[in-house]
Order: sequence, then C-alpha cells, then structure tokens
Amino acid sequence: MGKLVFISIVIAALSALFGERLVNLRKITLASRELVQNHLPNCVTLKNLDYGSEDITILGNGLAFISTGLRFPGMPSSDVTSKIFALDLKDPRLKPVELRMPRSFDLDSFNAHGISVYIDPTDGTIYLFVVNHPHHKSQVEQFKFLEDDFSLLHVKTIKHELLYSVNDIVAVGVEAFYATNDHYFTHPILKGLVEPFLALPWSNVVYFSPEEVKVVSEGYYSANGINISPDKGHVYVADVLDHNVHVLERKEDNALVSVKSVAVGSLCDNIEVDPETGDLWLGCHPNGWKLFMFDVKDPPGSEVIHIQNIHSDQPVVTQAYADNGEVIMGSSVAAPYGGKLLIGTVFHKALCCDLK
Ligand SMILES: [Ca+2]
Ligand SMILES: [Ca+2]
Repeated sequence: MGKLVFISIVIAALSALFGERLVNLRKITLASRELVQNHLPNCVTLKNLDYGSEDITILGNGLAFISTGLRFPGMPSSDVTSKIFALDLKDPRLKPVELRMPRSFDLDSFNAHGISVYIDPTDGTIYLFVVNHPHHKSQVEQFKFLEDDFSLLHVKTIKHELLYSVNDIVAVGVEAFYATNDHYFTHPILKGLVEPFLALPWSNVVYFSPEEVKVVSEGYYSANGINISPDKGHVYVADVLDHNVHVLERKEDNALVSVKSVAVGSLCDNIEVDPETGDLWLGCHPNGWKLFMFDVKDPPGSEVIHIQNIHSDQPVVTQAYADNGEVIMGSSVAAPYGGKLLIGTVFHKALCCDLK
C-alpha cells in the first residue's frame, strides 16, 4: 500500500472518530498561504552536507557545529549515518570538516538531531550536547570538543524516562540542559501518523540535571526548537504545529514561567539566538504537509523567520528567506554570523548566504 493511500485511510478513520479535533490538518498544511520566493545574495551550497543538517550552532569565534544525517520517521532519509561537522565561517573557503569521533562510540546507530554548546566558564572547555535517536529511541550524548585535532571526546550518554521524544536541547551547565519532547507517544505509528493529525497539546519541556529532572513547561502541540537569551534569563520554545514561539522566564530553581507567545506564521523548527542583538533566527517549514508527504515534483519549501525585540510590546517578525524547494527543501535551522546566514535542512542540502 502506498504511503499516501495508507495515510488517507488513517486520516479518514481519525476523522470519523474525532471530527472537529482534526484541526491539525490545517495547522500542518498552511496550504492557503502562497510562498513567494525571497532569496538572499551570494548563496552557496556547502560541500559534504547533502544528507541533512538539521541543527547548527555557532561559537563566538565563528566556528559552526552542524549535525547531519538525521533519520526521522516519516521524512526522507538516506542510508548515511550521522556525523558532526565543523565549519569555520572566518575561512573564505567555507569547507565543512567532519569531526573525528572516538572508536568506542557506536557510529552505526548514531542518529543526530538537535545540538547545543556549553562553554565551561571556569576552564573554557567546549561541550557539545547532541540529541541521538539510536534505533529511534531518545538520549543525549555529551562530547568535549578538542580544538587541536578537530575531534570529539565522548563524555557520557544521558538517558531518562522523561527524555522520551527529544527534539532539541539547550545546555545551561556542564551537566544541565532543557530539552523539548516533540511528541507524547513513542510508538512509531502513534507518533508518526496518529498524533500529528490530532490536536493534542501534550508535548512538553524538561529540565535535566544530575540532581533533578522535571517537566518545566507543557501544553505544546509539538515543542521543537529551544534556546536561551544571551543573559540566560529567558528560554524560547518553538511550537512547530502552533506556529508560534513561546517566551518563558527562567526561575532560580530552573522552573519556567510563561511570559507570552509570538506568532510566526510558519511551522518553525530550531531557534538560534544572536549573542549580540538577542534576535531570534528560525528555520521553518512553510508547508508541513509537503514535508510529510515528500514528492520531488512538488517539494517542500524553506523559510527563515527573524524576530527582533522579542521582549518588547511589539516584536518585529520578518521573513528573511523563502524558497519553494527549487534551491533548498525543508529548512530546519538558520544561524547568523558576521553578516552571513547558514541555513540547514532536515534531509537536504545546507546553504551559506550573505544577509545583505
Ligand atoms: Ca539546537
Ligand atoms: Ca528540530
């Protein structure tokens, strides 16, 4: 049975059962919206990054970390296993380099998703946290980045029953992070087919530290990207199916208190924060249906949303880039540095453009 037929049957069955609850179909498609091409100057596709670059984060010195090769239920993927690349944005050659991994680490089942960096203020050690889905489970890998030989040292694997469907993380300490669970169910059929079509606000955000693990925010349709303000006082969470970004205040006990949500008009995935301006940059899916039902003749497009002054009464939400899938499909992250913008995707190529 073809994927389309199967999904149509599932949707018909769900419609009969839940009727009006199927509002997520409208949330997923955004089909009424016409995507107009809005390209940036001097875009180049990055070498070696042809199998997705789901998440990207950039250090203050211009070194970008890129997670590649995500295999996610319902999305196109290759047989290539995940790798972590680094790209020096100060080097005009713009050549991503694969980071060497320890032999002891299981590379065959490595399935990298969201990433986050934490620099230990006491000794400058750079820790890279990577969401990993070996055999479609969820766990977080902590690595130490060794700059001298461009390699990653595996520190530990973190597993917990509250970390059951992790999409992205933001590290807030050497051993502490916030994580989004993008689904409530973990069974592949319930997770991949049933849940996306029901309007169930059952997804959440978890705080993890060796001392304490707790749900700190809930009520999301699908919490996806997560990041933190430069002063570490606020956390931002993208609800991909509710087309908004939630602003949450961080309390002393690491609890999160909702401040507001900002509409973004697209299915936004990962969030990067400009360390100087505090602006948010989001890789978004202009039509989730096209992403889910991948058809090369009618490909999913890409969209980058930029939010300025998010804490003011009138945040400025602008579209920084849009493409109908001719150039780049399924953008999941956008990260600015020094007048350039890196755009990564769930399963396609990665771009580097000039912002002006
Ligand atoms: Ca991330
Ligand atoms: Ca994501």
